[in-house]
Amino acid sequence: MTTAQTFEQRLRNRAAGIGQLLEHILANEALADEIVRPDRLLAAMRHGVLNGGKRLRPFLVVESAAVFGGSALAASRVGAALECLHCYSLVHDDLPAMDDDDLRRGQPTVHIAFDEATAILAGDALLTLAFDIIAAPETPLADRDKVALVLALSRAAGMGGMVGGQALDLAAEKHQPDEAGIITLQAMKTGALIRFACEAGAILSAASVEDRKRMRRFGEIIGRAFQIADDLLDLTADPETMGKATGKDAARGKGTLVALKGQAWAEAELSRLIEEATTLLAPYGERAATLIEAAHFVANRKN
Ligand code: GRG
Repeated sequence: MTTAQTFEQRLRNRAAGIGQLLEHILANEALADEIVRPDRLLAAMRHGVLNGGKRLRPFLVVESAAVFGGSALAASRVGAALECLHCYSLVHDDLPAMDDDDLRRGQPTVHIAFDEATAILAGDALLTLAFDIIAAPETPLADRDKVALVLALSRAAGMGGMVGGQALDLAAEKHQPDEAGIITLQAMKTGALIRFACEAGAILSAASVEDRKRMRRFGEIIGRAFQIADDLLDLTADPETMGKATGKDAARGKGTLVALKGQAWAEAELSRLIEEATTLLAPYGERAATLIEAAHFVANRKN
């Protein structure tokens, strides 16, 4: 008799698979047209990536592609690319000039384990690698779909997405944004990559424009839920469970929606977002069951 896996088990299994792929991608051997992979740089990149993240973003890419019957290998590779980009953002976010953190995923941050210059370069190389992985011949997709993915990821990660969100976040330390300002900042800083994860599954499966739009909206909803849950955790969780410092938002007087509107509002908003996500994916029936579970997981996560 087979027993059904819990969502957490499935997430862990997928994380292990993505971990193996990342291990392969971050191997010593230089690829065609690379000259050498310098030992210390590669070690710092590996430290920033192969350190036990939840791999939620690759999970969303793979599960979104599964809804539309997309290639599992292509989805894993796009997920691995997105994870490299996410890890670059964490390595750079932890730097002294940004959040100045010593601990990430329960381990010393890259600039602590190595040095600041190496951490900057490791982040730079991980960002570049993300686009390499999508474009590489090993990713079994038509060139047209690769270009669409590269464009969508560029827009999600760049000045009008994650990096822009980080810039607004830095500015917010001097001038508190209002509610609309916080929503925009968070949709960019955290939401844009999660939105890409969900839309990417539809893009790589060559799904219809309507499906792509629906998945994009689903990504926006869970991106928002992810950030509200993150703000709640920053208030309530301990550093050991989180594997990083907590309470930093409050200490810096940082405006979050949770700080502005309170914990009861945040909990009600999370329930509303789950409901919206469930209604949105209803047309896909059972095929979207795992994504709906993912929405619950994101809203109720404990680390
Ligand atoms: C430095 C360019 C640049 C951007 C930084 C990602 C980011 C933008 C800042 C990180 C600050 C932060 C903690 C934001 C909250 C959302 C977030 C990205 C949490 C970490 O993601 P998880 O929970 O972490 O998926 P794991 O470790 O599981 O991958």
